[in-house]
Amino acid sequence: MKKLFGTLFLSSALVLTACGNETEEAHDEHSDHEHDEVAGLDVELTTPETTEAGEEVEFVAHVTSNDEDVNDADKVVFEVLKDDESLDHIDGEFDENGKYKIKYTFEESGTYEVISHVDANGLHTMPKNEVVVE
Ligand SMILES: [Cu+2]
Repeated sequence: MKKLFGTLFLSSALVLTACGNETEEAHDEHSDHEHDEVAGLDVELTTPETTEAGEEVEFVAHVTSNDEDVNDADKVVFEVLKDDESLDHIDGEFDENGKYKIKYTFEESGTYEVISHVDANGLHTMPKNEVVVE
């Protein structure tokens, strides 16, 4: 058993050495390729937790991919729901630094859900927040 462990350890050391021997150019190309392959999509949705009926509020979706702002998302749509019934679909307006916004006014009190549907990089992400309207 001890012998087997020693052999495995030696093998990984050899692999590491082989990787270090790659030419720098080839290595860079490889990294760029991998970066493209794993482009992710993250959306941070910011809405007020509470507001009042008739008051204008702002919804902001901050769209990022691998920690970089996405300023050319294919689609950002804010959906407002109440009791699982969809009330509104509104296109987000690009502001800056990966942020898409709309202004919205809730007409009646109640508990609502706001979803930001975002399409970018061939991916779809849709975080959801709750807004209580007094
Ligand atoms: Cu969606």
